Order: sequence, then structure tokens, then C-alpha cells
Amino acid sequence: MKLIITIPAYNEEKTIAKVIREIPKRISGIKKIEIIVVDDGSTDNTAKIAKQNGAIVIKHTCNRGLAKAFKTGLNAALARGADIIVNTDADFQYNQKQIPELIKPILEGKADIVLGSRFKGWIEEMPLSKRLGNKLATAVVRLVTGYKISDAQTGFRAFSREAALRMNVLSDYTYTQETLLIAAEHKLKVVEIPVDFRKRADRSRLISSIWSYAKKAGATILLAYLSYKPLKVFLTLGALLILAGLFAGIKVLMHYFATGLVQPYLPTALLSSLLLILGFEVVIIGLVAEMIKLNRKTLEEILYRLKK
Ligand SMILES: Nc1nc2c(ncn2[C@@H]2O[C@H](COP(=O)(O)OP(=O)(O)O)[C@@H](O)[C@H]2O)c(=O)[nH]1
Ligand SMILES: [Mg+2]
Repeated sequence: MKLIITIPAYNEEKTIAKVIREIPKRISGIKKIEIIVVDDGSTDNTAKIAKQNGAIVIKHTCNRGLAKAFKTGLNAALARGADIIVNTDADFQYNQKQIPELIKPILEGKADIVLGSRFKGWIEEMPLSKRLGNKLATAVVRLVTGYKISDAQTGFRAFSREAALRMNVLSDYTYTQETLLIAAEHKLKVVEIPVDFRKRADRSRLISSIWSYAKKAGATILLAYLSYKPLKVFLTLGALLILAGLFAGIKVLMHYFATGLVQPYLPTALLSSLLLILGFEVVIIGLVAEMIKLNRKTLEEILYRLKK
């Protein structure tokens, strides 16, 4: 069994060495351990220090964002023949000594993805706004995936090779929620274990303000959900519009049958037809989106087999 640890890093020269050194040298059930640091266009000494500490360094020529760096790491690990891939952060917030616990469910064949949950574990410090943001985003992910998880934003997670092969992340910004939507789509088994979360010594590289994060993460979740469940979303929306149209139309029809006139209800009649037309259109869009989804599924299957 080969384990590869991937670490996306953006200007983390102060902590990258500590993170690499904390990774266990030997883990029972694992023959070989490799570390890949994805340096996402850092302007400091992150890459140099990572190399000095024995990591394989892959460099982006410019800052492409965490999701792209995650993807680079995952693909590189797959290409190097990883059986299990652990992703962790470069900021020394997670405790790498917990990697053996994190990969245990995969080694035992009990999970495809293991999330290190901070909320089930120990959190040294997390501002209230971030705590609430995490809870809210997790609630949304729980709702759309059906996974009973407590921490959808954790950066400390393990993937089996099979699960990693399925992770076709499209977002630029954050991979955390999208990977779980993909997992649900492929019915992968997701398990959580409690982990420690230390205070960040430096400011966050990812989150400048909780609002900008909410906006970007919200858009990512919405888009991913739409592309996985288009029919459900559009049919619901279309059905609501059609129902509203019928509701408005009934009065007009009743009056028409009684008197042969539409007259006093002309505005209602217009509103009703508008809602009905809109509703049918939304349903048709749903059908088209569903067909596009089938197309994407075929493409992803090809990608999966190609990578395999
Ligand atoms: N590759 C890459 N990594 C990033 C970027 N922004 C943040 N990170 C890394 O992602 C991890 C989590 O970021 P962090 O700033 O700790 O986010 P927070 O813990 O949610 O506040 C750290 O290892 C960062 O170095 C980025 O633009 N590119
Ligand atoms: Mg962090």
C-alpha cells in the first residue's frame, strides 16, 4: 500500500517544514509514504523549504486557487500510484500525527473517503463568524448529499484510489464541498473521525471575509447541485410556476363558463398565461439540462477509465 500526502500551499514558509516533519515516517499497513507539496505560485520560500524537508514539489507558475492546487495534487498522487491519498493543509492547523487514524477506515475497507471533523474533535480557536459559516455550509451539504456529516469544510481528509479517480473538481475556489457532492453522485461511503484543529498563527490565505467566502462557496454548491440534480431543481421550480398559473386561471375560467366573458379578469388571465408558459419553459429547460447531465456522465466515465 502506497500512501501519498498532498499539501496545497500558498505562501506558507513559516509552517510548511513543521507540517512535513510531523507526518509519521512509518504507518502500519503502509509500505511507502510520499509527500507532495503543491506550491500555488507562492512568492516566498515555501517550495525551497518543502524540498529541503524531503517533499516532492509541484509548482504552479501563478496563483490558481486552492481547488486547482488540490486537483493538481490529487492527479499527481494518482499518477505516482497512490493507493490512499491524504490531503492536509500547509498551515500547521491539523495534527499530522492523526494520519494513521484518518486512513484506518480506508485500510479496513470501511470507507472510500474519510473526513477529519474538527467539530467532533478539538478546536483551539475559531472565530464565531467562521464557526457559524462552517455550520451553515455543512448543513447545506448535508441536505444536498444526504451524508450525516459535521464538517464539510475540513481540509484534512483521506481518499481511496477509487474515490480519488472519481474526483473531477471543476471549481476554482474550494474543493471541499464539491468533492462531497461528487461522492454522493457516485454513492461513495464517507466516514468522519474526530481531529484536532490548532489556532492559525498567521492570517487565513483562503478567507478574506466570511461574506466573500459565503458568496463563492454558495455559488460553487449551487452550480454543482444544479449539474448533478438538474431535473429535480427545474421540475420543482416549473411545477410551482404551473401550479400558481392554474390557481390564477381557475377564477378566470369559472367566470368565463358562467358568463361567456373574460373581461373583469383580463389582468389575472394574462398573469395566469404568463405563469403557465414560464412553468412549461422551466420544465423543458430541466429536460435539456438532464440530457446535458447524461452527456457529462459519459465524459466523466471516459475520464475515469483514462486515468485508471
Ligand atoms: N494552493 C493554494 N493553496 C491555498 C490558497 N489559499 C489557501 N491555500 C491553502 O489552503 C489551506 C487552507 O487555507 P487557510 O488559509 O488555512 O484557510 P482557513 O483555514 O479556512 O482559514 C492552507 O494550506 C493554505 O496554504 C491558494 O490560493 N492556493
Ligand atoms: Mg487553515
